[in-house]
Amino acid sequence: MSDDVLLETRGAVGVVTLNRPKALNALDLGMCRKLQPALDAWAVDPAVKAVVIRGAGGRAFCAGGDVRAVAASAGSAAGEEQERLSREFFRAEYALNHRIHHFGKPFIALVDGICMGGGLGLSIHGAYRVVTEKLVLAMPETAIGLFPDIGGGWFLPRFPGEAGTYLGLTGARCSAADALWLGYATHHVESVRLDAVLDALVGAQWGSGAASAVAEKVLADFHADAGTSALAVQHGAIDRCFAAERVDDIQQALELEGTPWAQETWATLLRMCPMSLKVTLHQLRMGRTRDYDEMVTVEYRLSQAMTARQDFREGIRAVLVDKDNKPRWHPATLSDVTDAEVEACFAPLGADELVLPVPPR
Ligand code: QUE
Repeated sequence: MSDDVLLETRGAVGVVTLNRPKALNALDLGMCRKLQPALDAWAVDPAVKAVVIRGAGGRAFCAGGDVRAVAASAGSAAGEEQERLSREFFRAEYALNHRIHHFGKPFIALVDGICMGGGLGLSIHGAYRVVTEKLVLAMPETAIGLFPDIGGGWFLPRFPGEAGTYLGLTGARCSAADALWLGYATHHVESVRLDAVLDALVGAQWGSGAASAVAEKVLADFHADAGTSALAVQHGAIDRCFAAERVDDIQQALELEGTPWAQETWATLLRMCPMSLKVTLHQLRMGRTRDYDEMVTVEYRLSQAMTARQDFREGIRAVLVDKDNKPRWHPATLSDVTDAEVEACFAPLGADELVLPVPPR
C-alpha cells in the first residue's frame, strides 16, 4: 500500500498529509483516487467536525498536479496513453477540487512552503487557509504551455482588481502578506507553530454548535501579522496594465507604464507560452460572469486541448526535465496565435465532457 497520502482521524478532525516530499508533494492520479473516497466519507460522518490538509517534508504544501507524469506518458503507444492519463488525471483532480468546494464542514489547509497550481486546488476551495512565512504561492502554468486551472478561471477574477489577471498570466510568486491581501490566506501563523494549531483543533470542544465558529476561534488565537504586501503596493499599476481584453494591449499598457516593474513584467510575459497567454486571458474574462461549477467544465475542455499540444511537452521539458528554461513555443509569438485557434481550445467535448454532480454533504 502506497503511503503518498496519509489519512487519519484525530478526535473529531480528519487529517490528510500529502506525503511525496521528494516531488514537493505534487498531486498524482493515485493520490486523487485515495483522497476522494476519504473526503466523501468525512463529509457525511457526523463524528468528523473538520478536516485539515497539510504537506509532509517542510518544503512544500503541494507543488502542483503531477503534469510531468501526464507529459511523460506521451512517448508511449502513439499518444494514446497520454490521452488516457490526461483524461483521467484532470477528471480526478477537478472532482477532488469540486468535492472540497462543496464540502460543508471546516476544511483547513496548513500551507507551509511551496503551493502552486494543483496545490491551490487543494486549499483555496476550502473554508480556511493558514499560511506561514515560508509560503511561495503561484499559478505558474503559462510557463509550461498550460493555463491556470483547478478553478483559476473562477477564483482569479475574484481577487482584488486585476491581481488575478496579473498572477495567472505572469505566474508571479506571492508571499504570505500578498496571500492575505488577496484573500487566499485567512490566517498567518509562524511555521514552527503549525503542529500546535493542529493540536489545538484536535483538542477543541466541537460540541453540537457551528463547527466554523470553533475553527475560527482556534485559528484566530494563532494569527500573527505578516507585514507589508508587495502586491498591494503594486496594485495601482497592476490594475492599470492588466485591465485590457487582449494580451497585446496589456503589453502596450506595460510599455506605456515604463517603470522597472512594468519592464520586468513585460519581459516575463515574453517568456511565457503565447497560446497559454491568450487562452488564459479569455478564460479569466469568461470567469468574471460564470459560477464555479460552470468554469470547471470549461477548464476540463481546456485541459484536454492544451495537454494535447506540443507546447505542453516542450514546457515540461524546458522547466521540469532539462531545466534549461528555454522553451521553443509554436506559435512562437502572440501575433502568430489566431483568435480561431484560441476559440478552438474552448470547444465542448461531446461524450467526454466533465459532468460533476453536487456531492452529498
Ligand atoms: C508550472 C507548473 C508546474 C510546475 C512548474 C511550472 C506544476 C507542477 C510542478 C512540479 C514541481 C515539482 C515537482 C513536480 C511538479 O511544477 O504544475 O512533480 O516535483 O506540478 O512552471 O504548472
